[in-house]
Amino acid sequence: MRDLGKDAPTDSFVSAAKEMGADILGASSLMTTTVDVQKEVVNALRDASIEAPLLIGGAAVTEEWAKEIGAHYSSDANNATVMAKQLIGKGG
Ligand code: B12
Repeated sequence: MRDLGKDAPTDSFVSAAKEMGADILGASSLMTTTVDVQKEVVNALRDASIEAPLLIGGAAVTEEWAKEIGAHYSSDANNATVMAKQLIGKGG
């Protein structure tokens, strides 16, 4: 696992996913002013032909938003582990 830290630039998701051959990516947003970056990440991953799913969450994020931008949503950390396993095809 690699933690990209806070205020992670969109490109850092693409480069880390490529370097690691990531199975799944995650992005948190706690403020409504930062949720749009999640959409930019989805688009950047698509442009780079990275097929790993993006799981999003955080106080400012809703399931509807995840559906709108083509990402996956989990409301809490416990469920995130279950979803991550399902998304990478390892049960759960
Ligand atoms: C602690 C806190 C702070 C701390 C942060 C300390 C730190 N180093 O992290 C401090 C005091 C610095 C802070 C500052 C600010 N904050 Co603040 N803060 C919070 C608070 C109270 C808790 C956030 C938190 O850490 N929760 C603990 C974690 C474990 O819980 P969680 O975030 O809910 O995460 C869970 C799920 O959401 C989910 N999840 C979260 N991320 C992800 C990611 C993935 C991939 C997945 C699957 C799941 C997932 O799983 C977690 C565990 O179950 C929230 C209130 C809230 N309800 O969230 C406001 C909140 C996020 N803050 C808010 C605001 C406005 C600010 C400031 C802008 C205030 C200001 N005017 O300066 C600044 C912004 C600073 C910045 N640059 O980011 C608002 C945002 C409102 C909005 N609509 O955008 C909130 C929602 C409070 C509110 N209701 O108004 N804040």
